[in-house]
Amino acid sequence: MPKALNIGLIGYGFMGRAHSNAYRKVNNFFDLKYRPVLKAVCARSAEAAQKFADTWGYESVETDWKKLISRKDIDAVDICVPNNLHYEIAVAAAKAGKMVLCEKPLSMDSKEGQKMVAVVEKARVPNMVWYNYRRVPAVTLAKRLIDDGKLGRIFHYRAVFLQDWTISADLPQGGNALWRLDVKAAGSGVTGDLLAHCIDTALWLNGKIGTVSAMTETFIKQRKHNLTGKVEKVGIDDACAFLARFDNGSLGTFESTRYARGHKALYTFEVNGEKASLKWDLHDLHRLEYFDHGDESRLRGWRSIHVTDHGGEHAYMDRWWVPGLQIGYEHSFVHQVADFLKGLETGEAVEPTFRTALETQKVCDAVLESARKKAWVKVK
Ligand code: SOE
Repeated sequence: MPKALNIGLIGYGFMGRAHSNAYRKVNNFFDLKYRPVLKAVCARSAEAAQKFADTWGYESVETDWKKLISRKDIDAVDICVPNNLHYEIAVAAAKAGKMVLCEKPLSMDSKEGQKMVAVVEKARVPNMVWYNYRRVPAVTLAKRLIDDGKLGRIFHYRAVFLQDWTISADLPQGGNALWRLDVKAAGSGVTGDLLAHCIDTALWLNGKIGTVSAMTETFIKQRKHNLTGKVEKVGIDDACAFLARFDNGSLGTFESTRYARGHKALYTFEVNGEKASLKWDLHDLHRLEYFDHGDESRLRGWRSIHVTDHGGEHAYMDRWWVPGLQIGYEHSFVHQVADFLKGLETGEAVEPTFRTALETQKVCDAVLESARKKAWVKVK
């Protein structure tokens, strides 16, 4: 019988649902020595917390996160609240000896992130940040192919993350669901929310970024604030594009916006190497496109790999259905929980840890600084 790992979830939005779903499913598909138990969910509104608890099967509710952290029956704290609350909660949880799982981005900025890393490492508690796209099997395959040297020397890394949900000038900022538009809660706009994903994947696949040159724009300058009721200045970046130089000599281009009419969550990346190229598209997440220059010339062309094979070639897939039957977005979270629980078994840290996620934060900081200064900036 797997050992219980009591989860205390703080926040109940989109990510609270994605994580809860993963906790509930993981032991049905993965053989693990630990089993998440949905012990408590915390939200400011008791009614909302209870509704969420009833839907997802949490045993109890709290309305004060400090109380949740002080509970002896909580082993791991999962932070699914706006970015401005990550720091205080993560630090308190680690100091109380709890494991900490934190939604991305790690923090409001790298100064805050640095302190969070110091605290979790001093407390020696397992910690992880939910950069879930690493666990999409096609993305994991991209990592394996690059690490195996299939692409050879890498020349280009290209990533975009496009959405269109904030185009209306009538959309307010702040409060439930719309905190992502409020700079005080989010820290930044698309840079911390969407480019952070692109940067995490890029650092994982292609190594460190040394310098960046960025531009940002805020298209709608003022929006009504849901919490104050007043029309207030918008402080987030609605769109951001940046150039990057990786330490391996390759060039990177990154673009993100919430103003690309027609695109809901178009996250794509492409890597061009000397011997081969690969590309991935979140809207077709179970496929990896691959071009191998070593192929016989008359057969050479982009191949579309349906990443559903068993036998370990396609990570995680032998835990699901039969070859040829694909999985989706929510499975990336199940995989991340499975790896976290496996890490508890082996005692190994599971990536991305707070320390690893701090690297993404440093790139985000450099991107925003570069846009402000209109100059190339070194990633510190
Ligand atoms: C924003 O709309 C958002 O939900 C991000 O916050 C998530 O991290 C991303 O995966 C999808 O888009």
